[in-house]
Amino acid sequence: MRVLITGGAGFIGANFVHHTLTHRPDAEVTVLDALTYAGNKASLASVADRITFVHGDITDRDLVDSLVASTDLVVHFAAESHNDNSLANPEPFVLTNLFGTFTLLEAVRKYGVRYHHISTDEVYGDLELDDPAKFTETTRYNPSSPYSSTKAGSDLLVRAWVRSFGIHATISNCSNNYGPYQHVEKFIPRQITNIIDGVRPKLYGDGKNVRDWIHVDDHNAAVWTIIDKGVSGETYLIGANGEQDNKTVIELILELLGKDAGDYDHVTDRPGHDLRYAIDSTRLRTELGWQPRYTSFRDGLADTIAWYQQNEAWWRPQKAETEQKYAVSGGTQ
Ligand code: NAD
Ligand code: TDX
Repeated sequence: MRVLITGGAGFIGANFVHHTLTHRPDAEVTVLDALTYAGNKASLASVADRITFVHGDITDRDLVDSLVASTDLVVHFAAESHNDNSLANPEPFVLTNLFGTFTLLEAVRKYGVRYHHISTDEVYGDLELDDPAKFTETTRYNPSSPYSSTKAGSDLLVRAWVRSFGIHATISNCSNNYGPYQHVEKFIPRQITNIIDGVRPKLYGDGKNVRDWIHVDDHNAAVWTIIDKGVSGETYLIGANGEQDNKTVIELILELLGKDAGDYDHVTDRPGHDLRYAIDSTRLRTELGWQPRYTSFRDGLADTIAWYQQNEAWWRPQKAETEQKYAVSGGTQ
């Protein structure tokens, strides 16, 4: 099977490339990635001779047309993915997440190619801390940030292309991922690499905000389950019952690195900061038979910390520039 993976030099996409080459040895993998600040070819260095890498933009209609014409499946990860960046400058989010998805949809429509759309639980907005509810496939869309609103819009484009044009597509909305190759702008890698650098971790606001953590490899196994067994036109939520508040996560990272659990700074909160995300993945588990393999967040986090300790050459080039961005946007004071 020929598989076109957009955003394959990013965090989840690169892990998906590795996962695919390990578990689907017959797959012929092509990666399309614009190598924005978030893309890193080093994440694919160990498999460079087993894939075709195309440096290009998903908004480039001619390029997308020619690549989709010669594939059997498109798995669409490419996106502008960071909420804080979307508050500082929303424009690339609109272009990539909306126009880029539109460009792919037009090509899969033209060539009748199977399409899987990667999305986020943030399209549903947030939940109260004391609410027993979780997001399900029928929760109303209510995004908060420029990032999540452009992801919500991209999901709606997919649904419309299914209904209006009959494309063969599935959608998955996943909770917060952690694991290797995640950019140091994101919460967990930022704190790990800060501590390695002797800098105190930065907690937004009071740290009571809850995220529902899933190991990236569990997310990617779920994506393949949906590609294999999912019903065309349907949406599946992916989550591993990993709810943790941010304060607890920072304290756990500090503990696992042998530091004092109180050794962090409270910094200015993110505007519009979503309070809590929580996924009910019953549908994926009961209808398609998926189960997460990483059932201990503590063990998965310890593995991730070890990866960042052993792969400083991978993240070091991004670190100073990332902290400079935070200094300008105020996420450090
Ligand atoms: P990332 O920012 O690490 O990677 C994004 C990749 O897309 C980068 O390699 C970048 O170069 C590429 N890209 C950006 N704009 C492009 C363009 N115009 N053309 C081609 N390539 C472009 O993101 P990630 O965390 O790996 O997220 C991947 C997908 O998963 C996104 O769609 C995101 O919304 C979704 N998602 C992420 C999470 C999470 O916790 N990280 C959770 C749920 C869903
Ligand atoms: O330094 C920090 N301190 C802090 O307290 C950073 C960078 C973040 N935070 C908080 C904000 C969030 O409550 O940690 C939480 C996680 O933050 P991010 O890593 O920025 O993730 P989030 O905003 O939850 O979005 C992530 O999950 C859903 C991904 O970035 C999205 O792409 C995905 O859709």
